Amino acid sequence: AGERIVKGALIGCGFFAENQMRAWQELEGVSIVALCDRDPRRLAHFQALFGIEDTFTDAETMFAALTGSGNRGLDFVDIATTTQAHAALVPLAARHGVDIICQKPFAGSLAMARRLIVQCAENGVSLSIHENFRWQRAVRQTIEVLRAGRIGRPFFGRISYRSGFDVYKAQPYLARVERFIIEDLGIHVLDIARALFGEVERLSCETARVNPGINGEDVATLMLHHDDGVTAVVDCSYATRLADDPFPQSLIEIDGDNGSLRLRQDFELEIHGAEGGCDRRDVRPEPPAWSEAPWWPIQESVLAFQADWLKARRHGRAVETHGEDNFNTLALVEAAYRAAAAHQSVVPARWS
Ligand code: NAD
Ligand code: 89V
Repeated sequence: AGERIVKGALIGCGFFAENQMRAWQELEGVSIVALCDRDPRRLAHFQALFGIEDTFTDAETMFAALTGSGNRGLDFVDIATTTQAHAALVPLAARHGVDIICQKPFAGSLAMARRLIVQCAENGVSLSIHENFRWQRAVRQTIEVLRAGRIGRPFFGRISYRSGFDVYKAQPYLARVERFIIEDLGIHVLDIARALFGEVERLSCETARVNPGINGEDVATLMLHHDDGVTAVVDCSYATRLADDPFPQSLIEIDGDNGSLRLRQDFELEIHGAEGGCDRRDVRPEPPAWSEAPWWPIQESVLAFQADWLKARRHGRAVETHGEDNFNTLALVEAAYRAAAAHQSVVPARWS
């Protein structure tokens, strides 16, 4: 009680930002005071949808108006544009001294990622990456049960994301990009692998394009060897036809030296003990009122990520997926493409 309202601006009023805006409006103690999109139609749509007066078609003009002397005050910016725009927007926000949340993939290369992290540090602002899959309730519970030691030391993992959902409808750019499933979706699944098993020593990867109407790969199968000895398989597909399509669920199998975990389709988490018993938990999302099938696990995770960001800010701690941490997830994406091109296992880069 009595805490100052944290004021933010949203840049990028596109498809996914609608979820981010709904989540901000649901959270207490935070207010989005301005919107920016270079497309005036998108801007007008969001202005009407969310009732925000202050709108800008240019980010530089927005920062000039909202920061500096005599300003109306701005604490943070939520950058929800696609990756290409981050290279200019992150340094711009950093120079204006506001904390930054940036959508994944936060940079188009590791060199750029490094540059953005350093620029944020030099300007004394935090850089948090909006990576939400590890915040899906079912995934989070799996992470927590593993971290609590319920199955002992893990030695094998599989994180599987296989669907035929038409992702191109809401995100047409996904059909055009040359790097598709690893960079857009695999990035989330690789981040789950890091949340579960830590850093990766080496990895191999094979890819395929099944859908002839797109430019990138829509299937990827990776094998990761983690520092702690776990071998994990990460398999992703948007070319899998299933009558009961699990979109957008990640299914998880983990074997440990004292039991096993199985996150089954439709949100059942099985905890198998070494003595043969099985504890079954219902880990379905408790989605916000504004969420819509089949997106509800993701929409709930947007709220969970943003709530944690707000809490972290109040307590002066970084979120789990801060820039340096997410550099290592991005490095797995880069390593996967290298491994797929060479048909060899490779050593991913790591933040240092
Ligand atoms: P989109 O194309 O629908 O929206 C992007 C918006 O940004 C557009 O309205 C565009 O006009 C605006 N924009 C681009 N450059 C700008 C600039 N320099 N200044 C102001 N506005 C600018 O894209 P989307 O599908 O909403 O995806 C956005 C990002 O969200 C991507 O990086 C994508 O990977 C990510 N995404 C994340 C999740 C998730 O968190 N699970 C899901 C979907 C998309
Ligand atoms: O979550 C995402 O990043 C989305 C989707 C689930 C479609 O892959 O792009």
